[in-house]
Amino acid sequence: MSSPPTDPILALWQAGPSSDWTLVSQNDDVYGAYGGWDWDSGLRLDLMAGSYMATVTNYSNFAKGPLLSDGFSGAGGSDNLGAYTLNITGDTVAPVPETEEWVMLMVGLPLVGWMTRRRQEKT
Ligand SMILES: [Ca+2]
Repeated sequence: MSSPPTDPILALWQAGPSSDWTLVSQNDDVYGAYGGWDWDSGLRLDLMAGSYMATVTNYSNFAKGPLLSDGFSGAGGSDNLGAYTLNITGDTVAPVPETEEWVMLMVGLPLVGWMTRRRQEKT
């Protein structure tokens, strides 16, 4: 009898290209959940809306490449613990302006104000 899996690896995949899945991230062990390193696995990610799949494998069955079709390093029936699909929906979040955009805004607004004032003075 084999022992139960105690060292999971979590991988998150995003749908595409075509019918394949692209690796977003994978994690073997996490730090801090129980005051130090432990063998559990976890990912904390900010994701865009889309279709994702999470796979759970047992150590040391890591994803071999950037695509799910690349397989896993120890691909074998007992090392694959499951695959779970996720559909994330939500509103599009407006991007936070970059530094250059802030600089353009800080320069542009006073310039527009100055030009408007100048036009009013002429009339
Ligand atoms: Ca682990």
